[in-house]
Amino acid sequence: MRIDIITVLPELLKSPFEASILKRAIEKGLVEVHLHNLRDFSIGNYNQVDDYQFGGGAGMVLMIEPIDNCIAKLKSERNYDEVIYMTPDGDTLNQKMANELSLKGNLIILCGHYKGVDQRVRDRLITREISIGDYVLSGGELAAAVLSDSIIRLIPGVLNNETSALTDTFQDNLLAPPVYTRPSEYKGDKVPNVLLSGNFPKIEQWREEQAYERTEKRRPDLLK
Ligand code: 6GU
Repeated sequence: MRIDIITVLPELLKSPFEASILKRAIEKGLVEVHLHNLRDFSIGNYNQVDDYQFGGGAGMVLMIEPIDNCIAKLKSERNYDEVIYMTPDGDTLNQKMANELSLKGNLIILCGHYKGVDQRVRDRLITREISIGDYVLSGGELAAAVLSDSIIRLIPGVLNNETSALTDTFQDNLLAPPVYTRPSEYKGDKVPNVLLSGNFPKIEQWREEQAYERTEKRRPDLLK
């Protein structure tokens, strides 16, 4: 998989890909992540990428021409499965979307900023609009990092233990059950006996019950 991220703040998107699982996925060659500074596609003598909005109102809008030029250059080099725009008014990201996108080959992710992008970008160039939840961030960069992480960890070979994504919260629309590690007793609080029993069918049954109970209590909406 290859992910090309277009942003006015590439520095904000460096570190997420330089540590832990995402770093290892890149080192293993399972995914390539390329950051593109929209400023490199600016127009005029002032490195302009944004402008005042027609009709008046506070806040700058990212112009269509630099974005169109950047996307056209990328598309001249390879085919893309999706051109995603990160925006709080997009479809809310969930595990099903992450699963779907992890099966794609090449993705472009455009980060919105300020008041967003010229509507004609969205009409002409974008295939999918994604939000990461009902709250407002200063820009799409952190949302793009969240989306990328949710996708990349699902690519086969990225996680050490291939089964571990299968037991994640939200897989099968259930929250994950509680987990424990040593010591088996801490200040009087004991780990549930069943986990120390070595009876693996029984442990599996306990985990399923706990996952269901936790989901019923915390996220009953997932069970509908
Ligand atoms: Cl994708 N962008 C911004 N600016 N804020 C958000 C978001 C995206 N998703 C949730 N809040």
